[in-house]
Amino acid sequence: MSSTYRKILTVQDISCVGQCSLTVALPILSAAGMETCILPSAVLSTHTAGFSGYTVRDLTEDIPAITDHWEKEGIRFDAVYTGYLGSREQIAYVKDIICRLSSADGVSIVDPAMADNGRLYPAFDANYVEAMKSLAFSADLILPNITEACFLTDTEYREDYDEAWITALVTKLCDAGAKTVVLTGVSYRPDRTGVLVLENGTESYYEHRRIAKGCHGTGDVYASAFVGALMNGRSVYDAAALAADYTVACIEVTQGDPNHWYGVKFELELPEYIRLLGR
Ligand code: PXL
Repeated sequence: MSSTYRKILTVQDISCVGQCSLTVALPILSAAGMETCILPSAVLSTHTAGFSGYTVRDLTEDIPAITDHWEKEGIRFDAVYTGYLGSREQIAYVKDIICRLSSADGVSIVDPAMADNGRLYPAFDANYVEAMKSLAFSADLILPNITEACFLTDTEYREDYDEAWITALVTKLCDAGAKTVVLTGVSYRPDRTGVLVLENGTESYYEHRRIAKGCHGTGDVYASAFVGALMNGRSVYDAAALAADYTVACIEVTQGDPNHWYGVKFELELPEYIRLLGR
């Protein structure tokens, strides 16, 4: 067995249509060579960003029995990676899962998927943000976008900012308890964007082309590709850069198709992701 064959648990919703959350994380982590276990937080007919009249079945009440069963079976995870969660109670359950089911050197990675473009997603409110703070600040690594970083630190969101403002934002995250931060969507020039990594008090920035602003689902594609690269032994910075390159390729292959507004055609670029990983 290869030493990089790792068992990952990812906790997020199933949006049956919409190319986000679990329908993105499972194939990407599988392509990264990970055994990918899933815990669906909710089942929705579609994601909530742009579709109307979607159905939601919250699975919160199933989680304790699933957790107990896994614990009894001796199942442990090398990483627990969380994304969009269905309710505040689920956040408490996820913290419990991380405590009880992580392997000795298990890593917890939290994408506090709750907001974008200055606003919370429709399902969430200030109480949810408070609960998410407790999960994010107890995780080993968080992957917020700028909007989420603002909500996590009670900072007023800005469209225009400079390097000093971004440094102040990640400093606030660390002061609140964040360990390693990968801040996405950091753009200082119109046609460029990038990710800022803060690890052990040191900032590094990876800049890349910006093709289109605010494509749906790219946060989940990015986080999943990041986790897959990290668990393949890449450094945080290298994983952040590799995931950015893959996400750009996914946006590029999708742009120009007006019918495909709800997600990116990440499947078409999975061979490129595997190539970038050197697998
Ligand atoms: O992480 C994006 C996402 C995931 N799941 C659901 C969503 C969204 C974004 O809106 O609505 C259900």
